[in-house]
Amino acid sequence: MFPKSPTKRALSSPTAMRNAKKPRLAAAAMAGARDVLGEGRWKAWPAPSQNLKAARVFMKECAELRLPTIIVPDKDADGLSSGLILYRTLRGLGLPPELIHVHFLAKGANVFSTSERARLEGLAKSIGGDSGMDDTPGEVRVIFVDQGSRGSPPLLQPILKEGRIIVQTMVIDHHQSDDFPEASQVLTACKSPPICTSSLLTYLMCYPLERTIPESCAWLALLGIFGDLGPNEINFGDVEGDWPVSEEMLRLRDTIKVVKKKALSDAVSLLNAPRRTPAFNVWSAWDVLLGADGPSMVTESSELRNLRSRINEEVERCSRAAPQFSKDGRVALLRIDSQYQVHPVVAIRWASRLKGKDLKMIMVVNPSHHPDPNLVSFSCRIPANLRKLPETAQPDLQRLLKEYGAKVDDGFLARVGGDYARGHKQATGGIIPGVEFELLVSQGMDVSTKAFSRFGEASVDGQKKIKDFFSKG
Ligand SMILES: [Mn+2]
Repeated sequence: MFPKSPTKRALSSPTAMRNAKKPRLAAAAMAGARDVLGEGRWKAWPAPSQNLKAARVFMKECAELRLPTIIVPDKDADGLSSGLILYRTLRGLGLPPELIHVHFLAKGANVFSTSERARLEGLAKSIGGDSGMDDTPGEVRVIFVDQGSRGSPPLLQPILKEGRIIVQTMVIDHHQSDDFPEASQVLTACKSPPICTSSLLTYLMCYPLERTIPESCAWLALLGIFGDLGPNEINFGDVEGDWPVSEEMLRLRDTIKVVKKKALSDAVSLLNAPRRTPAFNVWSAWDVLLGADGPSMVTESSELRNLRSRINEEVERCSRAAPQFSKDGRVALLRIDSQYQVHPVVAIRWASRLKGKDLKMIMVVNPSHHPDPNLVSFSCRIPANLRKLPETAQPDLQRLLKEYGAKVDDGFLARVGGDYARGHKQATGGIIPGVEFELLVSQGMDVSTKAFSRFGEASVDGQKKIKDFFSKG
């Protein structure tokens, strides 16, 4: 029996090239062997094993000690599904629903912002209750999931009482970072390639904790995977691929067969709708998800469907912006103006259309999204055709942004602060003062004010020149 011819992805990945002789394939075929997560090649996957263990202890303690627990999930499909896996696991472990609190961040805020710390502190105090003798609040647990990572002071003050920590926090994440908040327990996938989503990390962490989780939360793990990586990034069960072929991953493969890719993709775009609207009512997505036992129950929600069609109109409108190019040809900049959070979607759209010899980054800036009128939001993506390259050969946009920032002047990177170039190497962005953004555009990237100046060198959809593209409307 000959091994199948390797897929494009397998060929292009460094791991697959290392395994060119496919000893794994032969071994798997002979023994029906499966990868075991936490062992062998997958020793530190989806995250370092000591951190996975510690996270499981954290979860069990919440339930066994009946501690009020706050889940703070990010607002997108990956964050929401991760949050619900945590919720279901805590419930399964016996923590009553009145002790589980879900908290969403305010529009434009992140977990590191002062306003959010204050809101969370208030919530922790109100649910922690009375510890007994003095005004020290009772013990509380907080789990931050999919919120992004950076070095910071404690996300919540770990109040000490008689040698006991009253507020214990855990960060579950997959965003790239070398630094983490002080005093938090951390479970991150960001140093365990291939980097999985928060939903998959959370699922694999919770998998052995309670017997119903593997079955009941598989579709939730898939929602986050489809949301962050798209429907085709993981070839479940492919022994030649980059991802493990383990019991857990095969269960996910089987779940896709039952619930169907289309329903999962549809549910993802519906769950992502509320947070893109000016009203920013993330609760409406959470409530639908909480009541669902599969993606089709999400796709039936007329509330979410209405929000999504409004957003689609907005994406259409904003996608008509014309790109400007940096002098070095590496950046295509699009300016849009919308209260909706559509800049990432417009960036993805243009990333699938634009190609250029030197083009590395599609950047979409939107000054009207953030509640603070002095701040602009922007999203950056690599051109879709470069995604075929091995990951190490793909442009590192976080580095590129820092390089342009350093060209503005010595103080730029310090002035724009921690909300600049966060996220992932191939999908990043930021929220910075508009004044600084314009310096970045003019002095850092040297973007020509003539929108069409480099049209001859970039093409849309690989064939048509941009001029033709626009003339067709
Ligand atoms: Mn995520």
